[in-house]
Amino acid sequence: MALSRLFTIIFAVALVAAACGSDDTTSSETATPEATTPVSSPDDTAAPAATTPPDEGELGPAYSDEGRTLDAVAATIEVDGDATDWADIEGLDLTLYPITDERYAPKDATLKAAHDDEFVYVLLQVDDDYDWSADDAHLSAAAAIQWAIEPGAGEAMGATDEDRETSLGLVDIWHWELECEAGVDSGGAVAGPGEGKDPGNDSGCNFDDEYAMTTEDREDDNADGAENSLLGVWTHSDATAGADGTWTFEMRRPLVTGDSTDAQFEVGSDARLAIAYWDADSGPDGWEDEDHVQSGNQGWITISFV
Ligand SMILES: [Ca+2]
Ligand SMILES: [Ca+2]
Ligand SMILES: [Ca+2]
Ligand SMILES: [Ca+2]
Repeated sequence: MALSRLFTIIFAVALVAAACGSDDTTSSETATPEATTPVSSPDDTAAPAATTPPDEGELGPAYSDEGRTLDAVAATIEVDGDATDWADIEGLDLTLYPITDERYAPKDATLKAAHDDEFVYVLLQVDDDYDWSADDAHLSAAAAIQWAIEPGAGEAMGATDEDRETSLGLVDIWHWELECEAGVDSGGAVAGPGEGKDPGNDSGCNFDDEYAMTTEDREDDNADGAENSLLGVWTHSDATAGADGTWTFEMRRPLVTGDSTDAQFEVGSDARLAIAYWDADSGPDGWEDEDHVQSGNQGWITISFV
Protein backbone atom coordinates (compact mmCIF):
# COMPACT_ATOMS: atom_id res chain seq x y z
CA MET A 1 0.00 0.00 0.00
CA ALA A 2 1.40 3.36 -0.95
CA LEU A 3 2.35 5.57 1.91
CA SER A 4 0.17 8.34 0.59
CA ARG A 5 -2.80 6.04 0.63
CA LEU A 6 -2.06 4.74 4.09
CA PHE A 7 -1.77 8.32 5.18
CA THR A 8 -5.21 9.20 3.98
CA ILE A 9 -6.65 6.18 5.68
CA ILE A 10 -5.23 7.28 8.97
CA PHE A 11 -6.49 10.80 8.34
CA ALA A 12 -9.99 9.60 7.74
CA VAL A 13 -10.11 7.15 10.60
CA ALA A 14 -8.81 9.65 13.06
CA LEU A 15 -11.15 12.37 11.94
CA VAL A 16 -14.26 10.29 12.03
CA ALA A 17 -13.40 8.34 15.13
CA ALA A 18 -13.03 11.52 17.08
CA ALA A 19 -16.21 12.94 15.68
CA CYS A 20 -18.76 10.20 16.04
CA GLY A 21 -21.85 11.55 17.69
CA SER A 22 -21.96 14.64 19.82
CA ASP A 23 -20.14 13.07 22.75
CA ASP A 24 -16.68 14.16 21.78
CA THR A 25 -14.31 13.56 24.61
CA THR A 26 -13.92 16.63 26.68
CA SER A 27 -10.37 17.75 26.98
CA SER A 28 -10.12 20.50 29.50
CA GLU A 29 -6.87 18.94 30.57
CA THR A 30 -5.46 19.15 27.07
CA ALA A 31 -2.90 21.87 26.79
CA THR A 32 -3.97 24.60 24.42
CA PRO A 33 -1.22 25.42 21.96
CA GLU A 34 0.46 28.77 21.99
CA ALA A 35 -1.06 31.46 19.84
CA THR A 36 0.27 31.55 16.34
CA THR A 37 0.54 34.19 13.70
CA PRO A 38 -1.99 34.39 10.88
CA VAL A 39 -1.51 31.93 8.12
CA SER A 40 0.18 32.99 4.98
CA SER A 41 1.65 30.97 2.22
CA PRO A 42 5.27 30.17 3.03
CA ASP A 43 6.20 30.88 -0.55
CA ASP A 44 4.52 33.64 -2.46
CA THR A 45 5.76 32.25 -5.74
CA ALA A 46 2.84 30.12 -6.75
CA ALA A 47 3.59 27.09 -8.84
CA PRO A 48 1.71 26.77 -12.11
CA ALA A 49 -1.77 25.39 -11.64
CA ALA A 50 -2.11 21.72 -12.39
CA THR A 51 -3.99 21.23 -15.60
CA THR A 52 -4.59 17.50 -15.65
CA PRO A 53 -6.87 16.14 -12.98
CA PRO A 54 -6.18 12.66 -11.65
CA ASP A 55 -7.96 9.75 -13.21
CA GLU A 56 -11.02 8.47 -11.43
CA GLY A 57 -9.92 6.12 -8.72
CA GLU A 58 -6.36 7.40 -8.69
CA LEU A 59 -5.64 8.17 -5.08
CA GLY A 60 -2.13 9.53 -5.05
CA PRO A 61 -1.36 13.21 -4.85
CA ALA A 62 -1.89 14.71 -8.27
CA TYR A 63 -1.23 18.31 -7.45
CA SER A 64 1.63 20.14 -5.89
CA ASP A 65 0.98 21.88 -2.60
CA GLU A 66 0.36 25.12 -4.48
CA GLY A 67 -1.31 23.45 -7.39
CA ARG A 68 -4.85 24.57 -6.81
CA THR A 69 -5.82 28.06 -5.87
CA LEU A 70 -9.07 29.90 -5.30
CA ASP A 71 -9.72 33.55 -4.56
CA ALA A 72 -11.81 34.52 -1.56
CA VAL A 73 -13.39 37.64 -2.98
CA ALA A 74 -15.19 40.52 -1.30
CA ALA A 75 -18.92 39.84 -1.45
CA THR A 76 -22.20 40.18 0.39
CA ILE A 77 -23.25 36.71 1.49
CA GLU A 78 -26.14 35.55 3.62
CA VAL A 79 -25.69 32.17 5.29
CA ASP A 80 -29.07 30.64 4.59
CA GLY A 81 -28.34 27.53 2.52
CA ASP A 82 -29.29 29.37 -0.68
CA ALA A 83 -26.32 29.65 -3.05
CA THR A 84 -27.94 32.30 -5.25
CA ASP A 85 -25.80 35.00 -3.66
CA TRP A 86 -22.68 33.14 -4.87
CA ALA A 87 -23.77 33.02 -8.52
CA ASP A 88 -21.26 35.60 -9.76
CA ILE A 89 -18.34 34.25 -7.71
CA GLU A 90 -15.87 32.00 -9.47
CA GLY A 91 -15.57 28.55 -7.95
CA LEU A 92 -13.06 25.73 -7.99
CA ASP A 93 -14.42 22.53 -9.48
CA LEU A 94 -12.78 19.49 -7.98
CA THR A 95 -13.24 15.80 -7.47
CA LEU A 96 -13.13 14.36 -3.99
CA TYR A 97 -11.47 10.96 -3.95
CA PRO A 98 -12.05 7.99 -1.66
CA ILE A 99 -9.75 6.96 1.10
CA THR A 100 -9.47 3.24 1.56
CA ASP A 101 -11.59 1.59 -1.02
CA GLU A 102 -12.40 2.40 -4.61
CA ARG A 103 -15.89 1.02 -4.17
CA TYR A 104 -16.90 4.47 -3.13
CA ALA A 105 -17.29 6.63 -6.14
CA PRO A 106 -15.45 9.91 -6.28
CA LYS A 107 -17.69 12.91 -5.81
CA ASP A 108 -17.70 16.04 -7.90
CA ALA A 109 -17.75 19.21 -5.87
CA THR A 110 -17.46 22.95 -6.21
CA LEU A 111 -15.78 25.19 -3.70
CA LYS A 112 -16.21 28.95 -3.38
CA ALA A 113 -14.82 31.39 -0.83
CA ALA A 114 -15.62 34.99 -0.02
CA HIS A 115 -15.20 37.56 2.70
CA ASP A 116 -16.53 40.88 3.90
CA ASP A 117 -15.03 43.12 6.55
CA GLU A 118 -16.00 40.75 9.34
CA PHE A 119 -16.41 37.19 8.10
CA VAL A 120 -14.95 34.52 5.85
CA TYR A 121 -17.57 32.57 3.92
CA VAL A 122 -17.20 29.11 2.38
CA LEU A 123 -19.62 27.44 0.00
CA LEU A 124 -19.14 23.72 -0.58
CA GLN A 125 -21.44 21.99 -3.04
CA VAL A 126 -21.22 18.23 -3.57
CA ASP A 127 -23.07 16.25 -6.19
CA ASP A 128 -24.72 13.37 -4.36
CA ASP A 129 -28.18 12.06 -3.71
CA TYR A 130 -30.24 13.11 -0.73
CA ASP A 131 -29.98 11.09 2.47
CA TRP A 132 -30.84 12.60 5.80
CA SER A 133 -31.99 11.04 9.08
CA ALA A 134 -33.15 12.91 12.13
CA ASP A 135 -32.11 9.96 14.29
CA ASP A 136 -28.69 8.90 13.03
CA ALA A 137 -26.08 11.25 11.63
CA HIS A 138 -24.38 8.32 9.90
CA LEU A 139 -27.46 8.02 7.70
CA SER A 140 -27.02 11.63 6.62
CA ALA A 141 -24.25 13.24 4.64
CA ALA A 142 -21.45 14.91 6.60
CA ALA A 143 -18.78 17.40 5.63
CA ALA A 144 -15.64 18.96 7.07
CA ILE A 145 -13.38 21.85 6.18
CA GLN A 146 -9.80 21.85 7.38
CA TRP A 147 -7.54 24.94 7.42
CA ALA A 148 -3.85 25.10 8.13
CA ILE A 149 -3.26 27.26 11.19
CA GLU A 150 0.50 27.15 10.84
CA PRO A 151 2.09 27.35 7.38
CA GLY A 152 3.89 24.04 7.59
CA ALA A 153 0.98 21.96 8.84
CA GLY A 154 0.58 18.68 7.01
CA GLU A 155 -2.73 17.95 5.36
CA ALA A 156 -3.07 14.83 7.50
CA MET A 157 -4.48 16.85 10.36
CA GLY A 158 -1.16 18.58 10.85
CA ALA A 159 1.13 15.58 10.43
CA THR A 160 2.61 13.73 7.48
CA ASP A 161 2.40 10.19 6.27
CA GLU A 162 6.07 9.62 7.02
CA ASP A 163 5.67 10.54 10.65
CA ARG A 164 2.09 10.63 11.76
CA GLU A 165 3.02 11.19 15.38
CA THR A 166 4.91 14.41 14.83
CA SER A 167 2.88 17.51 14.17
CA LEU A 168 4.22 19.97 11.63
CA GLY A 169 1.64 22.48 12.72
CA LEU A 170 -1.90 22.93 13.91
CA VAL A 171 -4.95 22.67 11.71
CA ASP A 172 -8.37 24.22 12.29
CA ILE A 173 -11.33 21.96 11.51
CA TRP A 174 -14.98 22.89 10.95
CA HIS A 175 -16.71 19.56 11.30
CA TRP A 176 -20.36 19.17 10.44
CA GLU A 177 -22.54 16.17 11.07
CA LEU A 178 -26.05 17.04 9.98
CA GLU A 179 -28.02 16.57 13.15
CA CYS A 180 -30.33 19.46 12.30
CA GLU A 181 -32.51 19.51 9.25
CA ALA A 182 -32.06 21.55 6.10
CA GLY A 183 -32.33 25.29 6.41
CA VAL A 184 -31.56 25.43 10.13
CA ASP A 185 -28.89 27.75 11.51
CA SER A 186 -26.15 25.50 12.89
CA GLY A 187 -22.93 26.04 14.83
CA GLY A 188 -21.61 27.95 17.80
CA ALA A 189 -23.21 31.17 16.58
CA VAL A 190 -26.58 29.85 17.67
CA ALA A 191 -25.86 27.17 20.30
CA GLY A 192 -23.57 26.67 23.23
CA PRO A 193 -21.28 23.71 23.86
CA GLY A 194 -23.65 21.80 26.10
CA GLU A 195 -23.14 20.38 29.54
CA GLY A 196 -19.58 19.27 30.20
CA LYS A 197 -18.42 19.87 26.65
CA ASP A 198 -15.56 21.95 25.38
CA PRO A 199 -16.47 25.35 23.94
CA GLY A 200 -16.02 24.28 20.32
CA ASN A 201 -18.72 21.64 20.60
CA ASP A 202 -22.03 22.68 19.01
CA SER A 203 -24.71 21.11 21.18
CA GLY A 204 -27.45 22.22 18.81
CA CYS A 205 -26.58 20.77 15.44
CA ASN A 206 -23.05 19.27 15.70
CA PHE A 207 -21.25 21.82 13.56
CA ASP A 208 -18.12 21.89 15.70
CA ASP A 209 -15.11 24.20 15.82
CA GLU A 210 -12.14 21.88 16.34
CA TYR A 211 -8.39 21.66 15.94
CA ALA A 212 -5.86 18.92 15.42
CA MET A 213 -2.14 18.52 15.81
CA THR A 214 -1.83 15.01 14.38
CA THR A 215 -4.13 12.32 13.09
CA GLU A 216 -4.41 10.98 16.62
CA ASP A 217 -4.96 14.27 18.38
CA ARG A 218 -8.13 16.16 17.52
CA GLU A 219 -10.27 18.14 19.94
CA ASP A 220 -13.10 20.58 20.08
CA ASP A 221 -11.68 24.06 20.64
CA ASN A 222 -11.13 24.25 24.37
CA ALA A 223 -9.37 27.46 25.32
CA ASP A 224 -10.84 29.67 28.00
CA GLY A 225 -12.89 32.35 26.30
CA ALA A 226 -12.61 30.60 22.95
CA GLU A 227 -14.41 32.21 20.02
CA ASN A 228 -16.44 29.52 18.26
CA SER A 229 -19.15 31.34 16.39
CA LEU A 230 -19.28 29.15 13.31
CA LEU A 231 -22.54 29.51 11.43
CA GLY A 232 -23.70 27.06 8.79
CA VAL A 233 -26.86 26.17 6.91
CA TRP A 234 -27.17 23.19 4.60
CA THR A 235 -29.69 22.35 1.92
CA HIS A 236 -30.12 19.85 -0.91
CA SER A 237 -31.50 20.60 -4.35
CA ASP A 238 -34.06 17.79 -4.10
CA ALA A 239 -34.87 16.81 -0.52
CA THR A 240 -36.50 13.54 -1.50
CA ALA A 241 -34.94 10.36 -0.14
CA GLY A 242 -32.47 9.04 -2.67
CA ALA A 243 -33.06 11.86 -5.15
CA ASP A 244 -30.06 12.93 -7.22
CA GLY A 245 -28.95 16.46 -6.72
CA THR A 246 -26.50 18.76 -5.05
CA TRP A 247 -25.72 19.32 -1.41
CA THR A 248 -25.05 22.91 -0.40
CA PHE A 249 -23.03 23.59 2.73
CA GLU A 250 -22.84 27.34 3.38
CA MET A 251 -20.58 28.46 6.21
CA ARG A 252 -19.32 31.60 7.92
CA ARG A 253 -16.85 32.49 10.64
CA PRO A 254 -15.25 35.74 11.77
CA LEU A 255 -12.02 36.44 9.87
CA VAL A 256 -10.22 36.86 13.17
CA THR A 257 -11.15 34.95 16.31
CA GLY A 258 -7.99 35.31 18.33
CA ASP A 259 -8.11 31.62 19.17
CA SER A 260 -4.83 29.75 18.91
CA THR A 261 -6.86 26.80 17.67
CA ASP A 262 -8.36 28.65 14.71
CA ALA A 263 -6.89 29.80 11.42
CA GLN A 264 -6.85 33.59 11.28
CA PHE A 265 -7.61 35.27 7.99
CA GLU A 266 -6.49 38.60 6.58
CA VAL A 267 -7.26 40.24 3.27
CA GLY A 268 -4.08 40.18 1.22
CA SER A 269 -2.92 36.87 2.69
CA ASP A 270 -3.29 33.25 1.71
CA ALA A 271 -4.71 30.32 3.64
CA ARG A 272 -4.73 26.59 3.00
CA LEU A 273 -7.88 24.48 2.93
CA ALA A 274 -8.90 20.85 2.49
CA ILE A 275 -12.34 19.24 2.25
CA ALA A 276 -13.89 15.98 3.38
CA TYR A 277 -17.33 14.53 2.62
CA TRP A 278 -19.11 11.43 3.88
CA ASP A 279 -21.81 9.68 1.83
CA ALA A 280 -24.63 8.08 3.79
CA ASP A 281 -24.96 5.43 1.07
CA SER A 282 -21.53 4.00 1.82
CA GLY A 283 -22.91 1.08 3.82
CA PRO A 284 -26.07 -0.37 5.32
CA ASP A 285 -25.51 1.57 8.52
CA GLY A 286 -24.53 4.73 6.72
CA TRP A 287 -21.02 6.07 6.49
CA GLU A 288 -18.19 4.65 8.53
CA ASP A 289 -14.65 5.76 8.97
CA GLU A 290 -13.37 4.73 5.57
CA ASP A 291 -16.41 5.95 3.65
CA HIS A 292 -14.87 9.28 3.08
CA VAL A 293 -13.92 11.29 0.02
CA GLN A 294 -11.65 14.27 0.31
CA SER A 295 -9.33 16.77 -1.31
CA GLY A 296 -6.43 16.40 1.13
CA ASN A 297 -4.87 13.48 -0.72
CA GLN A 298 -4.40 15.91 -3.60
CA GLY A 299 -2.68 18.53 -1.47
CA TRP A 300 -3.82 21.74 0.15
CA ILE A 301 -5.97 24.20 -1.81
CA THR A 302 -4.57 27.71 -1.48
CA ILE A 303 -7.24 30.33 -0.73
CA SER A 304 -6.16 33.87 -1.57
CA PHE A 305 -8.03 36.60 0.28
CA VAL A 306 -8.23 39.36 -2.31
CA1 LIG B 1 -26.69 32.27 0.79
CA1 LIG C 1 -25.06 9.15 -1.90
CA1 LIG D 1 -12.49 28.72 17.74
CA1 LIG E 1 -10.89 25.66 15.63
